Amino acid sequence: MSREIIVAAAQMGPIARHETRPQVVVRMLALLEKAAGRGANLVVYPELALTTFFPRWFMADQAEIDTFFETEMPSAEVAPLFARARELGIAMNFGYAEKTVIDGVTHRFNTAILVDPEGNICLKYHKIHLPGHPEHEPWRQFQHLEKRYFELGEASYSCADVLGGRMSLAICNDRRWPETYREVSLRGAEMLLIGYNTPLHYPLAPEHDHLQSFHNHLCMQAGAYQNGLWVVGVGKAGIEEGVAMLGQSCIIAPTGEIVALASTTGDEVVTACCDLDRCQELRENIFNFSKNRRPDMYTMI
Ligand code: ING
Repeated sequence: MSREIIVAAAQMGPIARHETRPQVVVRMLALLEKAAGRGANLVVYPELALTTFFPRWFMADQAEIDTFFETEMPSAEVAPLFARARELGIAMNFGYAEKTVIDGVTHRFNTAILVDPEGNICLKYHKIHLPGHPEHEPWRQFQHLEKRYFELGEASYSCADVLGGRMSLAICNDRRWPETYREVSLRGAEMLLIGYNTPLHYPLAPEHDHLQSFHNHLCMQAGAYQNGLWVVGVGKAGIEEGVAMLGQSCIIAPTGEIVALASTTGDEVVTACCDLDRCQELRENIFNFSKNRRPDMYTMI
């Protein structure tokens, strides 16, 4: 018996700084409709899908920074997306900048959510691995101030049972750390959804710029194979406010094979029929953790 779901990777092209939430939601709705036309059960959008990648700029004024954050979800602007997805019976995942008050204290996270087909937020994740730098570094062509604008995620990865499978969330830089995939697979995840905003130029190692696509797929394909996981990686792509961002959005099978791959750097939907039972091809054999893994020997991690 197979547990097949049709997954849509909904890559987004550049979002301009001045683009309003309603304008972005119109684009996300168009991608949702296209995914629905392909029979999708789940639509995966990028990291920070509602705004431009604003950590590329140094801003001193917190009020200006906060214009990129959401204080409620669904907000009035995003409600039409929730409503249409619910009408279509489609689950969705997207990332956004979250400003929230917990026990009277204001927090700002790089957040991703999973919304079930009934429109309920069934999983919320705060990005654990924040790349970049906390202070303005004018020498850079562009900043990467996630460590300044967001707090570190305060909770580890978790899972939710949606569409008959166990799903988990990660965000962008998380995909480069092998611990991400092992943690979620040890928690029983069968599919890991990862939105990303990845500049092609990495100021600290420009000699690697030509390897951004290779590294993007290398880490996700390895993570998928070594943990018997479906992995969906979805980028915000194209030249966004003068910065070239990686596309190459993809759907990766537990074997590590890329089964769907975007071919543009704009708004694009690619889909695959994902049989969640295929995870067992790895988890019951070569990566049978209980039989073959040796955590007693992994003394340094
Ligand atoms: N972006 C990048 C990422 O991890 C980066 C940061 C770019 C790291 C290039 C290494 C190389 O894909 C985010 N938002 O994490």
